[in-house]
Amino acid sequence: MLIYFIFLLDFMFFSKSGAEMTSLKVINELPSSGYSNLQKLESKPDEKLQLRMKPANFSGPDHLRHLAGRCFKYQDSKYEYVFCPFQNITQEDIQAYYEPYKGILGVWADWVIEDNQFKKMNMIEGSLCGSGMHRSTKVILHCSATSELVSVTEPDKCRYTAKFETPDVCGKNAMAVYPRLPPELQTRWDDAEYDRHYGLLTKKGYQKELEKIFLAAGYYLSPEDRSSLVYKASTDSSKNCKAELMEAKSRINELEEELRMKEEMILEQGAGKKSI
Ligand code: MAN
Repeated sequence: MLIYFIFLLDFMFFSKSGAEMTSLKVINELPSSGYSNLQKLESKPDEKLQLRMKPANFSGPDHLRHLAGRCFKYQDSKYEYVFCPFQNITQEDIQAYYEPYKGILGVWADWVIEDNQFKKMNMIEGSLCGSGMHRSTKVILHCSATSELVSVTEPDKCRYTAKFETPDVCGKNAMAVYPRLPPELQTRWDDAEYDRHYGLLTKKGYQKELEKIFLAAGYYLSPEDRSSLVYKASTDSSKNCKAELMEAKSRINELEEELRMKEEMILEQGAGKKSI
């Protein structure tokens, strides 16, 4: 943020009984003109962030629900990151002095499942990066005594990897997928396993069937669901714009009414003086 400091140093020296005292006066003021957008720069940074996608519904192991609604911060030398599980992850430049970057690194979408385990959280459709590409983040979950965001890296431009530690993922079954599936999907998985074992299904075919099972369970987001969440966010924001416009119009009406009344009062007072 752009802040202008005018430091006025007012040194006063006293040499009473050998002691030297210095009083330092600091005036912290904004220039009075020429910076009409200072108001904007001083407004809450979050107002700049507009979600491009509505977060998907909660999915995954039920005991992780308590993480929804909580947020975790991590700072490196350049950025502060805020990870809100099942919501979004943001990045704010805390180093740059002039117009620091603040953006969304991803919105909660779905899981990365590997070896029958919920391994990573997929955060997608973040702020725009270059032309047409949106930032996205994979949050890897690790077992630890406390819940903490411990690192965020950017292996490829605008593709981030975050590491989140939590006791919720400790233990062999804490993040296992199979036991959490409804019985009909477990049977489908059993059948796929059988077919693969007896060569009735290729490895690729088996992977495809698992993908379908995870989609049916709601652990993977379908392309249609993804588009509809993006669409919902855009219609929400246009609703916000309309509401703001209506509010502004009604404020204009109020101010016009006030102006009219004041004009009338002035005219009446003028007329009164003349008649005296
Ligand atoms: C910002 C940050 C960086 C990113 C660049 C891309 O500075 O989001 O992480 O690499 O934009 O231009």
